[in-house]
Amino acid sequence: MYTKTKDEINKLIKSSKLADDCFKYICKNIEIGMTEKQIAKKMDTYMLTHGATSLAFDTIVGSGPKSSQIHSKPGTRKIADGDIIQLDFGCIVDGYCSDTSRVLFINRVLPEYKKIYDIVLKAHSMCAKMTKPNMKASDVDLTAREYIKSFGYDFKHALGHGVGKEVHEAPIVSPKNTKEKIKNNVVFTIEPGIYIKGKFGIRIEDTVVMENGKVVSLNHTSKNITIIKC
Ligand SMILES: [Mn+2]
Repeated sequence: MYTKTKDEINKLIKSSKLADDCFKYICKNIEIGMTEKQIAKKMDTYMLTHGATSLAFDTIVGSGPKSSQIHSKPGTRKIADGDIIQLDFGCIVDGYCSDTSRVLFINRVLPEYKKIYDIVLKAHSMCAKMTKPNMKASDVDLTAREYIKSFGYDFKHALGHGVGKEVHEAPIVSPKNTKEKIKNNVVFTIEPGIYIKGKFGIRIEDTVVMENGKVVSLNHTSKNITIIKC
């Protein structure tokens, strides 16, 4: 069964809190000229020295055009003024995983970035609001997918997945999963994204729980546009 006990949810909250703290930390510690690898290393070290027993998965730091790759590996590209940086990260605390994604902008936000950011953010918030207990996972996915499609963009992956001891577990929140339902006490991710090939990508992800009839986020990092001045 993929619903979680109160004890499990508390552990997932702890793990998500550490990911949120890591985000706050990295926002204060990015400098122009740093590489993606250096940023990922700082994030990993932060989580591992503040209560994580391990990472939930390899941290993604994709800057500039690399943000358009859904699963990029941090490389040697250096952060520059006007950059966009996609972060996707999580850790394991008390045996339970966190998984969150945010986008950072260096000093300013180009209009084409803002346009896409606003669509992805709206897809996220709308989906969180419209998801009711016992909705089919496929229908949850479709709320965000249809919104993104209505602007002419493709949504290339599933909306989300269950999170627990494993970072990817049931229920997969995709158009194909018409069997499983988002019941009370199901913990899952909402992670809509738009990827403009070779240019940039934007994904916003929270781990959430269906609690007493509504979606409650386990992440508390703001989903508004984050501009790093450096
Ligand atoms: Mn995820």
